[in-house]
Order: sequence, then structure tokens, then C-alpha cells
Amino acid sequence: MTVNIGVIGTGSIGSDHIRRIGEKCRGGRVVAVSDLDQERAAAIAARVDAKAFPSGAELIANAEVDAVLVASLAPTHAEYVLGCLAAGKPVFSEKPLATTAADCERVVAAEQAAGRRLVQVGFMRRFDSDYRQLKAALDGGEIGDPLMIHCVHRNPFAVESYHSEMATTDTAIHEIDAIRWLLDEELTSVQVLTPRKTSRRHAHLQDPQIMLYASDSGVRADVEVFVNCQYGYDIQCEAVGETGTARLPDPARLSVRSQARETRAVPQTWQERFTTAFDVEIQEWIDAVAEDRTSGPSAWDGYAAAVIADATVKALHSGGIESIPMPARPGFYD
Ligand code: ISE
Repeated sequence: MTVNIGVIGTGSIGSDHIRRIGEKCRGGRVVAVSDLDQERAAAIAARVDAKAFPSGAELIANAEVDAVLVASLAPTHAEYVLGCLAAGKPVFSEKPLATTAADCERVVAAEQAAGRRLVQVGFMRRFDSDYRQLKAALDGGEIGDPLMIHCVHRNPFAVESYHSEMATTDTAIHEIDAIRWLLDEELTSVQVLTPRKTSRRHAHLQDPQIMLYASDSGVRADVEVFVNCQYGYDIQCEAVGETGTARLPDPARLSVRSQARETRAVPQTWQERFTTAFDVEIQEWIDAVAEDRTSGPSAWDGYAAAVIADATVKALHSGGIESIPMPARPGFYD
């Protein structure tokens, strides 16, 4: 069966997904698109032989659309995901599932009321082969029980509209999900440290930041977010266990020795670093929709990340240690 997909939002990630569904993935095709910028939607629709819809709601309602991919602006995600649940259609929502934990809670409630899992959230680290190897090493007991996780998330520069809270909601949200997934545990408290600010930032921004988390079993995880590091897009993660450590390899790049130096390129963008992970993520989603089963990060994972993000932003402002009020996970999401 070919899954007929409607894509809401044709900005950078949305058009990237449209391209990968057409060129890289099997079993799906884009039949419908919508965007606030209707001209852009029409141009993309013409290019991929899809229909442009004036609104996301009309796209969701269209009978030809089997499943929906939401890649619009973050504050609109919840509304479209709720629309898909009401229509009984599988939906992939780019991260975040919603910009507040309260809106994520509405999605979780609506999905349970629908009686089956229809939502996958775009936490794409889980589809990266390096992260998967790290997870397998932890699950296989290769380093014994985990004690600490050290994460680094650096971007070369941040645009002026990027504000201090986005270090959590836009950037560290990836590590928040990755840490929960790697440990298979919830996070219980958070503190945010604010080092000396880089002079290479827009004046309003606290950059860098260090988030310190504790988990249910007492594992400590630290996340350095530094979004004006100048030199590249650099993602690191190391787990320290009782009998060893496991860390993400550096992305495979040619190492050149010449003129008494060794040099190796550093990726510059998230697209460059994670393009294959995105391909795998969307392929696995299409396969799951075609086979009428669930896969990948759930609406509960989206909700849990939002609860942790809310507490992290609170900790940024308070400077203290904030507890994370995580409700018990409903059996529906086991
Ligand atoms: C962006 O939204 C991403 O998801 C990137 O992975 C992250 O590095 C960046 O900081 C975010 O703004």
C-alpha cells in the first residue's frame, strides 16, 4: 500500500521532508501540502504533483490524505495534531509536539480517547545510527549501570529571534528526549548554570548554558548548549557506567595530514549531521502507517519532554534546583 501523505508547513524542514518522501523513502507519496505562504505551497505542490490546500484543516479533512506530517511553526503543532486525532488519521509532528506541557496534555488525552496510538513525534536522534549504537551498548550492559551522561550541543551561530528559553525548548529538547530514551528513566530535577556570556551573541541571549539533570535512579546528566560557538554544528554524548564509557563517534569525515598538521572537517548544519537519521525516521514512520502499527517517540514522549522543558526554563530564571513534576505514564503508552 502507498501511504498518501499531506504535509502541513513547507518551510525548511517541511520541504526537506517532502523531498525525502519523494526521493529517498519507499511506500509513501506527498499528495497534499499547505502553508501560510500559499504561493510557496502552490509552487511546491506543482513540483511534486500534489494538491495545495488553503488551510491545514482542509488538508486533514481531505479523503485522499491517509496520514499527515506537521512541520509548521511550533505554536501550531498541537492544533493540527488534535485535528488529525479527531479525524482518526496517523500524524507525524515535528518537535516540539506543542509549545506548552498543557497543550501536550490535551494531545495525550485526545489520543487515549481515540483508543489507539496515532501520533509520532520528531525526536530524530533516536534514528541516528550512532545514537542507536550508544543505546544498544547501554541496553546490552556493556558499560555496566550508567552513572553519568555528558552531552554537548553546539551551533555555529543563532539568529536574533533565538532567545534564552529556546536553548531549552528548541535545542536541548533533543538531549532531554535522548537522555530519557537512553536511560529508560524519567528526569526528576534540573538546575541551569549560566557561564560567562560569549561576546559573539545577540545582546539579549544567555549563551552558553549548562543544564544539570538528575534521573529517577540518581544518574546525573549535564547538557552544554552553546549556540554561537562559531566553528560548526557539534553534537557529543558520552555515557559513563560502572565498568566503562560509551560515546558517540565523531561524524565520519576524512582526516587529512599535511604540512605538519592533521585536519578534519566539522559539520556546519543539522541537515549535514543528521540527514540520514531524518531519512530513517520518516521511512520508519511510513512503514508503521502502512502496517497500521505504532513506532517511534510517542505523544507521551512529547509531553514528558515538554514537562522537563518547562522545569528547565523555570530553573533558568530562578537559578535554583527545580523539581520536575512528571505524572505517572498511563498504561496506554507502555
Ligand atoms: C533546531 O531547531 C534544531 O532542531 C537543531 O538540531 C538545533 O541544533 C538548533 O539549536 C535548533 O534551533
